[in-house]
Amino acid sequence: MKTAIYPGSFDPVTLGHIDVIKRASKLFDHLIIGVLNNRAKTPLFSVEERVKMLEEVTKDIPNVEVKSFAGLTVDFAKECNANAVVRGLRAITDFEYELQIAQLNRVMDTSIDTVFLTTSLEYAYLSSSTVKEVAAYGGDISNFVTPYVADEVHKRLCERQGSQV
Ligand code: COD
Repeated sequence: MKTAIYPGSFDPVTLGHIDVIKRASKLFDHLIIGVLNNRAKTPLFSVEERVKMLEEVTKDIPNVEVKSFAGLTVDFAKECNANAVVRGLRAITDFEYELQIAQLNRVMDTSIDTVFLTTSLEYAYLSSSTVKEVAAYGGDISNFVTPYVADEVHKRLCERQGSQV
């Protein structure tokens, strides 16, 4: 059985992420999405909320599972019995960063390879940060995330604005 992990922040999950998940789920028997619980960063959504959103948007893909992890990606891969890490590539800037991480991970564990999926053109501009920025300025994010995730983003931004008044 071929198992891969797809690690990331997913704060929040975008249509670009979902496109990578759907395509990777066809390449592997089992795809485990790993949501990083990074205590050093202050995300818009808690790790539990990000896991819940990912579970919701992937509920129709039977071989996809969602877990959270803290620590090194290679340790998470080992824990999941995975020998591949899936990552998405949008631009040359992604490539430089991703190549460095892939090489570092391979030095730490030679049994793990990174598989890069190039972005689908319609999502090449898309990142979680741009979604949050557009939404914070009142822009329309319906082309970037699912309706369910858009509602969650709007709700969270309203809560934050309310607590700042
Ligand atoms: N099209 C295609 N791919 C996309 C798109 C899009 N529109 N948007 C995002 N992606 C890809 C990204 O390139 C990335 O591969 C993946 O989706 C997840 O993206 P993000 O932004 O949600 O997550 P990142 O890149 O912040 O995740 C970083 C990790 C959590 C993987 C990284 O910090 C990590 O490995 N941390 C664990 C600690 C560790 O092992 N460190 C050693 C290596 S640095």
